[in-house]
Amino acid sequence: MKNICVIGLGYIGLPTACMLASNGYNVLGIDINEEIVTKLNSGKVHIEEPELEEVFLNVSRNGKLRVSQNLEKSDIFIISVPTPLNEENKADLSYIINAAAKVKDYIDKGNLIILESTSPPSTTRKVIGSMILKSTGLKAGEDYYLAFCPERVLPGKIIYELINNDRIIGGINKKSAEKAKEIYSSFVKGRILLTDLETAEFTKLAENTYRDVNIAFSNELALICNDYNINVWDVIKLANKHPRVNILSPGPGVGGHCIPIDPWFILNNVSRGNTLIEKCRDINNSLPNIISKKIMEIVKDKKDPKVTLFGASYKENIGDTRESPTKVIYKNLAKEKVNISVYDPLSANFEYPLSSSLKDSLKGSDLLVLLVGHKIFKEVNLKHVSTLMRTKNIFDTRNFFKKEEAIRYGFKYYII
Ligand code: SAJ
Repeated sequence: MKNICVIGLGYIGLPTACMLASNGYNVLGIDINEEIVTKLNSGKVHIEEPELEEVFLNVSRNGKLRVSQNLEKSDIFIISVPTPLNEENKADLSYIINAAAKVKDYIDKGNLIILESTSPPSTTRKVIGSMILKSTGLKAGEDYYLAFCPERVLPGKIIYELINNDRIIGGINKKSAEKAKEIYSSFVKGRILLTDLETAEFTKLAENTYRDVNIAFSNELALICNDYNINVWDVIKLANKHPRVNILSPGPGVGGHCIPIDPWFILNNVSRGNTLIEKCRDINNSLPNIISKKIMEIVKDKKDPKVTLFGASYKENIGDTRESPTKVIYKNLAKEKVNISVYDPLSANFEYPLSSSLKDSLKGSDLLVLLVGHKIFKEVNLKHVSTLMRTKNIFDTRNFFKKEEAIRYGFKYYII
């Protein structure tokens, strides 16, 4: 088993294809998006991720990784396509269905199919397994191998975590899980833990839901602390000194393409109302609106207020703006006719205009709102900032700046 097709060359598929191609496999990367395929074939990577371009160029130059829009016969098919959320908060499995529909035309006895896309429990068995059986008569676990192997990597550290994180593999039977393990062992230095399909699917969702629930708890603490006039950051710092307490950080909302989505997938096939998971989603979703209201309160007396938003991405030190809280806050402020400038040197693709310089973004501003804690913002000189702004207000949603320093330069300092 030396030939692998990786279907879907996004944030996970492309780095995975690169790792396999660097470790002895002949890999064909497939994407339906012609633009992505053309870009990759011209030697350019469409994803900003440390180390990725270098690894990609190595394996594409030595021919171990080819990129195309068309599938070919292969020993192994890895499906790594998006699973977006639809308007009813259910998983949209159409990309997985389309990928499986392609695989069915190329699969042979003895092949292995691995699903990597985060999916509601039973997707691998009921969507892929059933489809292949219906269209080819091949039975998963008997005629071919079928496994689910979720990715667990953090954007910004994808290559490092692909190699070093522990990995879970669920198989339709033990043999399928072992076959998949053989493939990942070529580059994974962490442990590879084997289980069944549904346990692996559910575990992936449980991990991201745990994070969402923990962040919702910290956001709720922040809102309650506000009523008591207590600094939530001090509370969390002190509470986390307890050996069995680890509260995450509040913030302007939970963005990205995983944490706000996966909790819904856990609930996808069950009819339970009033769950903790939904409540936590609601809390985290409410944060950008709460932050927007607070911003309006701070600038409400200003004529033609200008607000500067620091950070467009969904989290620190990356340029990825998918589901970023900044978008919601921008939209809310635009409705209130506020002049908004967004400054984020890391994010090139944002759906609203970005300021070209720190100076432009702050000139005449009435409020600087720190939404994303990029390391580069640590270099911002608050004294200089104070000379550019019309009114010296800082709203720090990430406990990022030094409050005493800001106050020393005449700022009124608001925290979450
Ligand atoms: N956030 C907070 N407070 C925190 C931590 C995060 O408000 O204390 C916010 C961030 O600002 C961001 C959002 O949560 O808007 C999500 O960021 P994140 O760093 O928690 O997660 P992702 O989406 O970048 O990556 C997660 C990771 N999952 C876990 O840590 C359990 C990653 O390992 C997964 O592979 C990834 O989801 C995925 O693809 O599923």
